[in-house]
Amino acid sequence: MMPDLGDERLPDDVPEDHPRAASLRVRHQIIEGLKTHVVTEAGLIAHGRGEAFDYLIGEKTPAFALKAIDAACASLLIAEHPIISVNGNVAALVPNEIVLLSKTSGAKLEINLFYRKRERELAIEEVLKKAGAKLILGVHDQTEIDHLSSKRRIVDPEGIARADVVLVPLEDGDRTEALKKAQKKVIAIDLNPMSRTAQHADITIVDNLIRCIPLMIQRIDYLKKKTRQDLQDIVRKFDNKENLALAINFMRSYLELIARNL
Ligand code: PTJ
Repeated sequence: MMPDLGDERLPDDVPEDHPRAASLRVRHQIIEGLKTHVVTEAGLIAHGRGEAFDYLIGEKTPAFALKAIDAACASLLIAEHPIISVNGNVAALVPNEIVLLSKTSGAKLEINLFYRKRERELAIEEVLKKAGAKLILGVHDQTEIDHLSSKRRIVDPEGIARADVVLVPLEDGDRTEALKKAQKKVIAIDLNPMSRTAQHADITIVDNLIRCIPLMIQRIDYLKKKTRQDLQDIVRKFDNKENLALAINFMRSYLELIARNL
């Protein structure tokens, strides 16, 4: 049963001068998403985990993430059939931006949920339509991918099923491995560089999707002017393990800096 969240404060009630106002407003977006069935209860927990990891990079997009963003954008532009997988948290946090990223990159949107329920599929579809999406896969025609027992195995025959590159912002562990077994290139956005998803993806952007998706839109616009060869070079030169090591070392150094300045 849906918890009664009727007396939760709305985003407008967050005082401007609150030191964590921006973060609180984002929290409320997730809470609003829960009320409208876009976000699942576990999505709140996932968000909290993300917040904690965001602290470890100073809530800013570091240089290693910018490098991964370029490799990700180049991969989307080179791909024959790129897909952006959308779950509840993505739809609640960055609806307009994810639709814009789809339009500018040419990657189609597919709703793919771990906690798949018809009412959530339809609620997320509505959010994306409101944000300007014309084509939304994953809601009507459905097939299954192998090596996956969760409901994330349910995919669109015209979407993830035949994709060569899949962008999975905010993921849970098992699907990236299944997509890899199905010979797909996986781009993950995950603030936790130690997660299974982060470790198994081809390109992992360790950044908050709230900052990262707008940056991707900008970089796609810039990279569109490059040749295919240039884009292939960007992708070839990117080493995900090396980049994840940079992320982990960055977090360690950041904590050491804070400890020194106590
Ligand atoms: O598909 P749904 O909508 O039914 O729900 C799926 C959830 C979100 C519940 C599911 O994917 C899940 O449980 O995810 P996990 O296993 O908690 O993993 C989420 C990962 O995303 C964690 O590593 C978080 O640190 C990270 N994360 C959370 N918020 C953000 C984030 N990464 C980037 N940006 C964020 N805003």
